[in-house]
Amino acid sequence: MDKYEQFKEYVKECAKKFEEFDATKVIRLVSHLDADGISAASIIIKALNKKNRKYSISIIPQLDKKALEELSNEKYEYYIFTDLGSGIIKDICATLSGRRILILDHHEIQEGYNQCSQSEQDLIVHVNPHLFGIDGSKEISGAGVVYLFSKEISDVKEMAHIAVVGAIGDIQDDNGFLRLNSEILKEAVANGKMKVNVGPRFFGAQTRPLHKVLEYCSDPLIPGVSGSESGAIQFLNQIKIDPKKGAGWRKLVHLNKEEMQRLITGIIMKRLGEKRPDDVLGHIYTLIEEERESPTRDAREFSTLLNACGRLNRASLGIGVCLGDKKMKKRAIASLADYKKEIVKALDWYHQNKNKPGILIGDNFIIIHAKDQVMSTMIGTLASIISKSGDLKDGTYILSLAQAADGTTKVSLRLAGKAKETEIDLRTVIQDIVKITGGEAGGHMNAAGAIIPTLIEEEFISTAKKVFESKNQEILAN
Ligand SMILES: [Mn+2]
Repeated sequence: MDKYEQFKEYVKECAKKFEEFDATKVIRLVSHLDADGISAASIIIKALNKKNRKYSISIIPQLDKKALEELSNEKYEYYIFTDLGSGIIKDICATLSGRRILILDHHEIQEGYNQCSQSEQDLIVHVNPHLFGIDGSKEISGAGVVYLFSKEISDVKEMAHIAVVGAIGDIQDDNGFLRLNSEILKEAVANGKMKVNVGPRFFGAQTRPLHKVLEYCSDPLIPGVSGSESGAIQFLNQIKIDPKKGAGWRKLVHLNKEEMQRLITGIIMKRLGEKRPDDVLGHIYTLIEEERESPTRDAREFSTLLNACGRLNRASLGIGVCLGDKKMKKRAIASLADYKKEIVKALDWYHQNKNKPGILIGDNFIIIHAKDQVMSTMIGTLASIISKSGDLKDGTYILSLAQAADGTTKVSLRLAGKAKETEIDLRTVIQDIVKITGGEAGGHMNAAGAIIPTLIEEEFISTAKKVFESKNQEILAN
């Protein structure tokens, strides 16, 4: 048996342990706020509904000690954590001692868990691919873990495509999936929910005008077109693709075969000066039961829709979308406009404050200290957009901070350019800072974050500066 088979056997055993949970009791369900977390929550909800189990759900940006403290004050005996929990399992063990807990997660596991007593550990059912040497950041998402588990307690095959959406939300598609994700994808395809084909890997094929898709596309970069609306329209005219149809704009999904071929060739020609000019194609995941040209038709756009719901604190709409609730879907799609407004607001604030005290610029870093001027749930999105904008030198650390209403500050860390191509693990970088200042770090190699008390913002920023500067020294020394 290889590690994947072992992992699946282990999931089966864990499902058996879950069946021992008292079915008359209400389960406290906690999941993560992003697209993967919302997908994960939807799948477990589907399974619990089928089993007639009662639950009370919260979707939260990060599980930290404070959130655990609050959960421990609630009078539940049973807890399920999805797409979070492993990174703080030692504290879960200590804070929720005496309760029965199921953790379905793919994040790295907090060290020191084995310091908890055996009887405490026995109360926790912990499902995580890292336990089997499977890399949860690349090989399977939180939604994928929940899907594998849920299949063992109920029939949730009809949710396989949602697990794929979760994986895409966590950027696990890299010209295709690795083993576990691709097995789940196969099930989604076999169920008639999804189809995969190869095409230009642009965002917005179903919903945006083609020239806008090209203008906004920074990866793959199209010289003369990316970032320029007139450049995009000119380019389409050059390759004899009419950007308009009647009074309206055409979308990528409207192109016929010949036009698509001309578009791809045209882009490759424009990219001849780039490292890999032909790196234009990717896997396109289409949810074939969804209406054409809807934001739920393309898996990437679907995951953005879920993310938008989460960031706007309307996660329940996202769950509704995953479960196929038509009314909720309408409301979720309507929310996309609000989400865009928040992004524009955040970007405006960034551009207006570039030369002001709110934004600190160093040799290899930029620190965006937004205080309460940007929604705390949007600060990571802002950092991600800036990291891909091409505005900053590749390898620049982008640290952004915004205050939540509860006396904490949400921190995000990204790297300008293609973080994947560097060896830098942002999660350890932010951990290094938090170790000195206090606060709690989490996230992945390419996108990390922390929650700190707002009171220590200044100290956090000066420490971060020192850490970034020391990284710069290391590079200069080599
Ligand atoms: Mn996840």
